[in-house]
Amino acid sequence: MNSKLILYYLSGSMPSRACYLLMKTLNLDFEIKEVFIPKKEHFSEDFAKLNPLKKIPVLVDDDYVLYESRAILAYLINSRRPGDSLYPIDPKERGKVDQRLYYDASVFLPNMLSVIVPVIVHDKNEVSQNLKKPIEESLTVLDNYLKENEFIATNNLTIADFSIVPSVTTAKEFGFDLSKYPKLSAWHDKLEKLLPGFEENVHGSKVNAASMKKRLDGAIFQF
Ligand SMILES: N[C@@H](CCC(=O)N[C@@H](CS)C(=O)NCC(=O)O)C(=O)O
Repeated sequence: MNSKLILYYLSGSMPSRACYLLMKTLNLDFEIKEVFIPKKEHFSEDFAKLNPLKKIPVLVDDDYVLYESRAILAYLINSRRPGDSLYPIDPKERGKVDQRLYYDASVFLPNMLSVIVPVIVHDKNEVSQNLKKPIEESLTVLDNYLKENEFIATNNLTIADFSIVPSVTTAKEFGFDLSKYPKLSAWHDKLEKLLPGFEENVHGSKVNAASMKKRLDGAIFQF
């Protein structure tokens, strides 16, 4: 029998919400342990024992501990729903899913975090407007992926959609106009209807945007 999972999480965190959305979709029994980053709770010694990189999310499955959100997404499918189309086993399909996951891990999420982390973690009170363009470029890349397929990686929903959607919702709350990326905007609306727990994704994005604006004393970007 599978034990109850624990997710170390904060609603404002995009990769945390990716894991949350998949766990809701899989209808898993899990407990949330909030790690409140604005109060630097992730820098505690206890948390460093779970993730020496001092970042969320972290998944605990009995005595097994895993960090890095995309590794968690893949582990959840491999352990709970092996062979599910959410992480296809066909090498070519899986290759596309992995490519999107790596794009997110190495480009899109870092583009978003480069705006958020200096303010929320390192208490800076300004955001360079130069950080806007890389995010717009990422939104264009994602819009182009959706010209090829119905979902981010293939014509089916996969863990790549889960990985990427929280940052798109956050970009929207940060003031990026999704109507400039029509395929991406339609996909976002579709996932909003499709995914259980999406309201938490929207809520977390709004909380994140509100705390950013409070610290910056106004808008995050000028458009
Ligand atoms: N590649 C990691 C990124 C994790 C990450 O950077 N999480 C942020 C919250 S969104 C964090 O914990 N930041 C704390 C810090 O940078 O001090 C993943 O996808 O899990």
